[in-house]
Amino acid sequence: MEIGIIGLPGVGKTTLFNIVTRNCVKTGSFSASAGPNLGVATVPDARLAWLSDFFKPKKTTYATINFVDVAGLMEGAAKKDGFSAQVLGHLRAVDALVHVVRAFPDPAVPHPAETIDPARDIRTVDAELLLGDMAVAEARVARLREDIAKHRNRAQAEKELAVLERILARLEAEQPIRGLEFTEDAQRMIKGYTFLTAKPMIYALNLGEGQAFTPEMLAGLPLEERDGVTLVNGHPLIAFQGKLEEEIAQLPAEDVSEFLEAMGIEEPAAHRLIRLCYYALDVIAFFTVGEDECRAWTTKRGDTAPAAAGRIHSDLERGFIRAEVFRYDDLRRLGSIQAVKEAGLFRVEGKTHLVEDGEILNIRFNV
Ligand SMILES: Nc1nc2c(ncn2[C@@H]2O[C@H](COP(=O)(O)OP(=O)(O)O)[C@@H](O)[C@H]2O)c(=O)[nH]1
Ligand SMILES: [Mg+2]
Repeated sequence: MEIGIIGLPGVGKTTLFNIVTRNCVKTGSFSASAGPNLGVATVPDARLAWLSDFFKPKKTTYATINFVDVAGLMEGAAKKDGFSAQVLGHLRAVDALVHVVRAFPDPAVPHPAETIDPARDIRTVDAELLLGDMAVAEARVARLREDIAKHRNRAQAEKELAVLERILARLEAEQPIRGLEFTEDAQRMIKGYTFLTAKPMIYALNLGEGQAFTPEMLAGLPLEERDGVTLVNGHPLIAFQGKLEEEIAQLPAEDVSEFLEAMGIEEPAAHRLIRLCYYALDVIAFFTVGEDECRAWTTKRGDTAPAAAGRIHSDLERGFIRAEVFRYDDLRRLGSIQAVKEAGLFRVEGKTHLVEDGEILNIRFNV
């Protein structure tokens, strides 16, 4: 799972990258020219900590998410000569975008548009993403029309053209692709284009120290609450104090809670952001446990047991026989695997089992 951090220059992308990956990459104007930063974030999970305490394995392995901090998007980037090939190449591969938006006032950090206006910046960058996708779709439509005219692979080209024309109409209406429903066939056809507006996105609003989020900061944009998450334009929003959180991320673990309390911060931004990534990507965590290793894994919500097993190793998917399944909650509540079994909550499941968040799986396989 990989997340791309995007936004205008100087908004705090590299700062956020440092926060989630606990890196110390240099920020400021330096960070714009230096190539993309690649880092790994550990997914905090109190359940795995408990399991590790319970099973006392030799090794405890948390799930991870990769983050890519690419260079800033400039207004007009898509129009001029498209996003730079390097930026596009990195963004192509990501599963979701975190779009950093500046709310912090600081005369020492120049803003390309000179004033601080998060709603305007959201519109600017979202428009660049739309234009970038439009350029890709238009080029492809032109190619397909040519193919059809020259009777090259005509049947297939006509099918793909219908899909791309739908996409183009959507983009011309200034709507992102991600709201469209596609057949599986159509999904396969467009997968290779890796449209940016087809990816899930999170807005990360970078506040100044002591600055609180107010809806007025995003005046004019549709705001709503769902599942305890604030959505802007339908995308989850996280507001964080970048500079402060960057300091927190560098603290030794034992000092963090005291510092958070002193600053009136309930939970570090890194944790909140990673939770939002799970929400936006619609993925869940499951666990494997044992004497050697307790480990958290990530899989798509709705994945079958063999698909989830495939996240561990392709052999486990290919040779899947059955899964022994019980729930973290039940183990914690009942205190032992034996008690879970006695309560009838230890199940043997087949290939059609849909894995749920918090399940502990033991995969039986044969290759
Ligand atoms: N005052 C203040 N400065 C910040 C904050 N976040 C980032 N900065 C500063 O803004 C500048 C640009 O940040 P950086 O993360 O490099 O932005 P990027 O260009 O989007 O990667 C740096 O000098 C940061 O220290 C913040 O929350 N408050
Ligand atoms: Mg940067």
